[in-house]
Amino acid sequence: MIKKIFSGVQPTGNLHLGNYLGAIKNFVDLNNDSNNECVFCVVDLHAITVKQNPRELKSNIQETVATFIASGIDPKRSIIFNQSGVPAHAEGAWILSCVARTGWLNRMTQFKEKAGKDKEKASVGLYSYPVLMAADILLYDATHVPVGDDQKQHLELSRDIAHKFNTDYGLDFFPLPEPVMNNNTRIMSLRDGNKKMSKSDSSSYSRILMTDSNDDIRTKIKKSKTDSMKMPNDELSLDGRPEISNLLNIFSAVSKESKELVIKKFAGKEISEFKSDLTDILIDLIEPISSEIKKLIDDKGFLNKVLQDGANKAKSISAVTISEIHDLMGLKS
Ligand code: AQP
Repeated sequence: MIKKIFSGVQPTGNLHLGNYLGAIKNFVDLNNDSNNECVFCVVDLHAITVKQNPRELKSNIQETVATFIASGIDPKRSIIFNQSGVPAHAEGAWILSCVARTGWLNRMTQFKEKAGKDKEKASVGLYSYPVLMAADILLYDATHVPVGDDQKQHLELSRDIAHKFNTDYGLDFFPLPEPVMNNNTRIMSLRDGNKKMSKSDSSSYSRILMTDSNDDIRTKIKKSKTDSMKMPNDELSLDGRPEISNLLNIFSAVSKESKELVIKKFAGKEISEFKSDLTDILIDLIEPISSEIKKLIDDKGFLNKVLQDGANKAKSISAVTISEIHDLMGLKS
């Protein structure tokens, strides 16, 4: 059976190792499987739920597409486009916001985290963000959605909205999208093992970018927060050492060895020795991707063509869904 895949990434800054290991690496595997039809979206309408600098947003859209392609997503196999290029997303979000219940949105933990203490000052868009995400997914009849751990709750909400729509209109119109989780746990900040690695963290030392030079990677791993003990002998002794645990998770995800095996390999060794090996495997991973991103960014004509072709394909699929929704809801004669 063909799986219909949809996922998106916000162009809110340079993509980092967390975005790569938590999402893009998975997108590449899905793109390479001929049983899948994939749609990968640069979700710029999601990005503007918090204030963006217009010039930076434009260049971040290009850089996100460049990172997709440099990491191995093939625009000939998968549809790559930016959300604002396909108006059906905004219309779908409005329609679904009339299906979603405010009680459901009030439970979203990401809104609480992102809005912080002053919820009154957060944009309405930040609050209704998960409804736009539901529209993104449901417009393409997506059956499978690769998401990081942090987006699981939003996907649940998309399923609730799809189910309510189907019940309200009495037919199985939307498939209920399943999450595709990869085995990597959430990648945490290099400065604080309890905070996720994020584009918007004020410290650039908290994240490794997919465009970082070898020297940047070396410095960031060297400066990453650890403690003065030796490497742990087993998983149990990682208790209370979130930063070391995070670095071990990164090593395991990049090397594709189990965490258990990585712990065994470095048991009782100096942290500096582990950091040096971690730096080497990170450079091996990032160097070719980073140099390809730089090449692609210089070829704006190519990147714009990918986005334009992708938007045309996405428009023709989503227009059919919108027209069927209109019919079902009585929005046209
Ligand atoms: N630290 C992370 N570990 C694992 N996965 C992650 N993702 C993001 N950070 C991590 C996954 O990357 C995909 C794209 O994320 P996004 O850019 O659309 O939104 P985000 O989760 O809000 O990412 P950031 O980096 O934290 O951006 P800002 O700072 O702008 O909010 C998603 O699948 C996400 O799970």
